[in-house]
Amino acid sequence: MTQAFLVTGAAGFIGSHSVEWLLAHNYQVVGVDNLRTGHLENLEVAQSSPEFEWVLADVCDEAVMRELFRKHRFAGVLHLAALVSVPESFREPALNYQLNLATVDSIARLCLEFECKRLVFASSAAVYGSHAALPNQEFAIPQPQSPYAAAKLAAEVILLGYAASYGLEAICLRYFNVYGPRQDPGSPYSGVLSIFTDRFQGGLPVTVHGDGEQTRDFVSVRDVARANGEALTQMHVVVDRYNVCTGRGISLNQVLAIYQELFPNAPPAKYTAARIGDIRHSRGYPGKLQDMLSFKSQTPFEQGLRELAVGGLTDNHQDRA
Ligand code: UD2
Repeated sequence: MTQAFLVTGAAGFIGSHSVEWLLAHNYQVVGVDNLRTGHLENLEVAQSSPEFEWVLADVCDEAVMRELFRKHRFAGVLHLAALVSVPESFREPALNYQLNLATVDSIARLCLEFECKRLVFASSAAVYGSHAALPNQEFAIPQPQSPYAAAKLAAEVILLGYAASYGLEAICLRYFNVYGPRQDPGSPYSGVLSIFTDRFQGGLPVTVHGDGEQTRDFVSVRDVARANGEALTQMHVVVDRYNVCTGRGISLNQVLAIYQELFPNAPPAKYTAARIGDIRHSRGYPGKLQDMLSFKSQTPFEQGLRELAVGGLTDNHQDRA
C-alpha cells in the first residue's frame, strides 16, 4: 500500500517544493494550508497528480487536524506551517507562540495519538543567534534573539522530549538561507535573493544594507525539499536536530557580481546603512545531516542563482538523490 504523508504549509515556498519531491517519489501526499502566507498557485504541479489531496484548513484547528489523522493514518508528517517572519514575531508574540510552538505541540500529540511515528519539523538557523562560533554546529548553545527563534527552539525541545518519552521519531531541521522559485518577494523582510531577483528582472536598482560584505549560507529550495523528503521517508533516522545548509558563506557583493553578469544593463546597487540586528556572517556545518541521511546540497550557488534569475529551476524533483 502506498504510504500517505501529511505536509502542513503545503502551499508555501518550501512546502510546495517538498510536496513535489514526495509525489515524484511515488508517495501519497495530503497538503494542508490556510493560505495565510502560502499561495495556491504554488501547488499547480502537485494538483495535477492523483496522489495529491489538497485541504484548505488551519493547522491550529486541532479538531480538523484530528479528522485528517483519523482518515489517513499518516506514515509521517512534515510540519512546515508557521509564522515565517521574524519581524512579525516581534509585533505579534502571541500569534508566534500559537503558530510556532503551541501548534507544533498539538501536531506532535496527534502523531502520538494516531501512531504516526515520524515528524519532521522546520526549525531555523535563527536559533543560533548572532554570537555562535562559525560554522554553526548543532551542539552550540543556542541564543535565540527573537520571539521567532525562541519558539523554534522551544518546539525542538518539546519534540525531542516526546521522542525520548514516547519514541516519536522527531527530526528537527534547521534551515539556513533558503532561496529559489516561489519565494515571495513581497515584503522588505523577504529573502534577499527573492527581492534582488524581482528587482533585477524589473530593471530596478537593488538596495544593499551595509557594505555588502556580510555572508550567508544560501541553500537551494530544491536541496531543502530533498532533505525534507529523505528525512521523512528514509527507513533509519536518528532523532536529533540538524543543519540544512551548504557549509559555504557567500557575500552579497559576490551575489551581486553574478547578477551583474546576468543583467549587464542593470542600474548600480544602492548601499545604505546596515539593518539593525543584522548578523554579519552566517554559515552552517553540514556534516551531521550528511552522516545521518547521506545528504549533501547538490546545487552549486552560481547555478541555482542563474536558474532562479533567468528561469529553469521549476520541476527538478524528478532526479532522485
Ligand atoms: C534569515 C532569515 C530569518 C532568520 C534569520 C536568522 C530569510 C528570508 N530570513 O535572515 O528568518 O532566520 O536569518 O538569522 O531567510 N539585504 C539587503 N537588501 C535587501 C534585503 C536584504 O542588503 O533588499 C541583506 C540583509 O540586511 C542581510 C542579508 O541581505 O544582511 C540577508 O537578508 P535576509 O533577510 O534574506 O536573511 P537574514 O539572513 O537576515
